Amino acid sequence: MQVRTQLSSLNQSGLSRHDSDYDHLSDRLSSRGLSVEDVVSQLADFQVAIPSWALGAGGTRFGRFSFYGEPGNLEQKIADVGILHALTQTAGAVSLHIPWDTPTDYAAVRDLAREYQLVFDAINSNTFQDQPGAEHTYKHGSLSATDEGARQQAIDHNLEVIAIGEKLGSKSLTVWLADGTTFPGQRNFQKSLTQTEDSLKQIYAGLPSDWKLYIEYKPYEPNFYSTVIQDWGTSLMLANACGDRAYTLVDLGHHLPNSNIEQIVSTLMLKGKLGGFHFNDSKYGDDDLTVGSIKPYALFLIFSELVYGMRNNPQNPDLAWMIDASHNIKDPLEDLIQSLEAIQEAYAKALLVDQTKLSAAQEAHDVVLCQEILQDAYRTDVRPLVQRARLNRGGALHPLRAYRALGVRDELIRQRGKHTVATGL
Ligand code: AOS
Ligand code: ZN
Ligand code: ZN
Ligand code: ZN
Repeated sequence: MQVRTQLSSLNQSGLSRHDSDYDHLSDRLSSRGLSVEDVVSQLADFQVAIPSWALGAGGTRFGRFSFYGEPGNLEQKIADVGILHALTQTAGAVSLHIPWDTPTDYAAVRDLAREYQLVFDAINSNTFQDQPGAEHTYKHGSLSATDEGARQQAIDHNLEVIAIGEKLGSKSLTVWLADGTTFPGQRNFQKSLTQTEDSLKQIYAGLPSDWKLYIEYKPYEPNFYSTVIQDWGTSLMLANACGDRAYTLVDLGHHLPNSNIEQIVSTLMLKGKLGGFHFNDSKYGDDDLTVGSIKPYALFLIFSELVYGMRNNPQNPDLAWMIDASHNIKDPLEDLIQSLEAIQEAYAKALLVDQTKLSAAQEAHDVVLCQEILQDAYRTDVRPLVQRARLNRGGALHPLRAYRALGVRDELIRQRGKHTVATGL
């Protein structure tokens, strides 16, 4: 679908309203000494990877309802991300999952991505499902398995994923393990952790010198008693054991209720060990809901720490940003547009925090002022800034409205049919 070319006429009707909103906000922010152009250009540069598995309707363990017109292969997934990027100008990368997305024709896949101005971000391995024809089962673990054959198979799979990623231009591997136990006493914690560390070191040894390894943690699910890499501390410990190019990956949904994620982010950046980020939102657990739909203030606080870290922690590398979401009742593309908007808004608000004033208020123990400074930024309606960043790159003034006005889903259903099932979770 040629979305981009149709945007300028669609944008037209809202432009004068946008200009006056932008000028008004820009006046107010400039009078505080803020460079609005800088904020807008930082927003325009901020790109988030879309995971290939978020483009179809997911499901729960009780069922799955198709949203129709879902992508049935890698090429169609890339095309979907292309549509998202054309509208939002924020989704300039795609994150693949092997074996769900193993390409057959690499050159064609690379060309297609280039055509949509997309790059391949972190590539994901899968040792949480048995693949058809696999010699060993992951039923009792993968990188932590006591069964040497299963463990070796999982290590080899990760090495193969790296080789696939290399052919596409990826520069990082994300490892998320389902390994753990469902009942007390089921396995020895120390042995599981030791095996996992050993396996990760073997994978790390096969990592090209310009690649990074991201180790994702999660407290529970699919195992409900213990997970081998349960928290950021365990992930950090493993990353340190592997080496300089191994990092912790934070997924917002992978924390026990009320965890202080902003503090975790801050600590990891101080240590130069925050590598990647999975955005989503949750009420109870790993709900994978639309970013910003449940706890927008927490998201803003997390972004404030990220911005602080990006400015003050040169020891931490650039982060790999990704949305990790699942859609049970919404059109996946609409949901992703909402998530991208929420990410940009939270980032914009965090960029407005007056760090100098905040630091002075902290020194003076002026607790009330500290809160005022944060909330002043949070309460600002930053949407004109986000819109301007998008317009400057040729995106849609209102991506969701444009998506609907262009009838994107109907067109996809026309092309792909109604009864489609996307590979993935
Ligand atoms: C699983 O809960 C993790 O969030 C993973 O990052 C991801 O969802 C999975 O690798 C997709 O299969
Ligand atoms: Zn994740
Ligand atoms: Zn998850
Ligand atoms: Zn999740």
